[in-house]
Amino acid sequence: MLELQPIERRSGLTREVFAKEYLGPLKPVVFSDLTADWPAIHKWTLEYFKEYYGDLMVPVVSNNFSRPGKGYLAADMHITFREYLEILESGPSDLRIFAWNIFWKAPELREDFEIPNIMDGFVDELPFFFFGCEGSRVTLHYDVDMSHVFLNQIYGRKRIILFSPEQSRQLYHLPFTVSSHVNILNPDFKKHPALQHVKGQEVMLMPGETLFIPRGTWHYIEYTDGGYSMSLRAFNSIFNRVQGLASITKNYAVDRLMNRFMGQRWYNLKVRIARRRAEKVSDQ
Ligand SMILES: O=C(O)CCC(=O)C(=O)O
Repeated sequence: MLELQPIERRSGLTREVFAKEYLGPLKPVVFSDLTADWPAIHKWTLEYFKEYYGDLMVPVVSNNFSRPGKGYLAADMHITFREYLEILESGPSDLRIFAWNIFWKAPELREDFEIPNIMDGFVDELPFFFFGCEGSRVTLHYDVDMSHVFLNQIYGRKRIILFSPEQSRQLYHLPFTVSSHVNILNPDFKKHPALQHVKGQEVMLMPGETLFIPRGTWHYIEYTDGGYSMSLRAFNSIFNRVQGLASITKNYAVDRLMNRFMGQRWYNLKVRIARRRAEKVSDQ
């Protein structure tokens, strides 16, 4: 097993304390009270979504997130929101909705939550929904736009495991992607010896809680229950935005192009490079 420490839970944090203790040092934290005044927490039930938004089409992904050549965020199929929610309610499945912006279609839902005042730089246009059925998993990755993410859990529980960006090599980061395909819950130390040096943090995120995921932080997620969250994203400087653009160009555009030209050979090359880099760090 990997070494995992619990993520701190805090309430009543001021902007100053958050900036000093978490945003500055890029340290994750769980807020217990950031969504306390949001009508969404009580209003946005699965029944409510089915009744008012059930006919919207949603992009659904499955566990082949890691299939070589598959674009980051790419959907496997489109079904109605009602159909998806019925699958979610019927029990375990690997089907998820990943980074869906319902607010373009249903702007009135914006009235049901507030952009937190805990830091500046929130991007108002980018609240995303993440739904998952019980047992579904999100492969280890970090967010390509390098934003600071506030993941607000609204329904159900999720187990989330985080690793700092400095450990990318030991995590067998696949170059030109924001992903790693190692199994962190049941690590194979023979195949991936560098994982022995990795230290992570974990939390079971409960409804009403918000996890702050600093930019570049690796995250792996398992849906303990069928449920969903809404993320809000923030950039705290021009440098942070430029970092995001550079990352999208490198990890999305270049990778897409190479996948098209080289297919499986490109993936195999990335795996070899990831191994070599991890071994180098382990040898030091
Ligand atoms: O909660 C999820 O399903 C995924 C969240 C995530 O990966 C993200 O916010 O980048």
